[in-house]
Amino acid sequence: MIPTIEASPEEIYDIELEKTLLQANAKLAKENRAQLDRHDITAIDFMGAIGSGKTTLIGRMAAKLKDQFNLAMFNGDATTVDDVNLIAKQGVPTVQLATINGCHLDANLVGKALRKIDLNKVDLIFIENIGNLICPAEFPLGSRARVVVVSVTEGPYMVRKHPHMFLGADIVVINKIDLAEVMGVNVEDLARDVHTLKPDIKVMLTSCKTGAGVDKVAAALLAIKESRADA
Ligand SMILES: Nc1nc2c(ncn2[C@@H]2O[C@H](COP(=O)(O)OP(=O)(O)OP(=O)(O)O)[C@@H](O)[C@H]2O)c(=O)[nH]1
Ligand SMILES: [Mg+2]
Repeated sequence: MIPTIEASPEEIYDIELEKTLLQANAKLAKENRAQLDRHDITAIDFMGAIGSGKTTLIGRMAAKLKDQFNLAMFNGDATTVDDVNLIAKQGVPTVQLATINGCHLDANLVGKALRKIDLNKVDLIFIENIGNLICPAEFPLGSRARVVVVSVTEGPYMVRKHPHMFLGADIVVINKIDLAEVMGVNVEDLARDVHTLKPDIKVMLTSCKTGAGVDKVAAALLAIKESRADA
């Protein structure tokens, strides 16, 4: 039996502050959402571990959807601009959200980014969160849907290890399936782990390298956009 130490709330001295922080974030997220809805903009945020393929997937989505919609992309990255530059190259208006030491985006930063673009000229915003499978789940941003991108290179247990990330998501993309065999990871097992946590969630398998499955992800994002139009 492995000894386990679990912190009790009394031991977490900043618990009160954390609650206030999360409440403040939730309020700002609602404000972002109301502002987006007023402009008929659908925002979708992409979360996932470092290197899971968030930027590559957003790049694929931008290539597929940019002729149909006016896109924008907000990129959360601690300090570098490589990701945002990749998407900007496609002619998509972008905003870099440098969190410096911060391990997640928050609704305040996203609200600031919304003030940097012309909301009358945008239909669909992709938000790339910081690579992290824990903190982003606690901070809604005001998006209509949350996508988690996991990759087979993270190993076979990452879904079970990070349930909160998946419970808060609307779509899970299991990426880098081209590497599944060499990694010895069974993608069906990963998909089953996700469905065990959240039975009605959409799970999609992709290789952003070969393009396998990316059309299905684009169709799912389109359906989210269209469901807004019907609302
Ligand atoms: N083989 C393979 N490589 C991929 C795939 N998707 C992304 N990559 C590569 O994986 C690396 C990381 O991809 P990114 O899109 O930068 O990942 P990210 O999640 O945005 O990473 P961070 O922003 O640093 O958290 C890059 O070298 C991509 O080319 C895939 O489906 N298959
Ligand atoms: Mg990235």
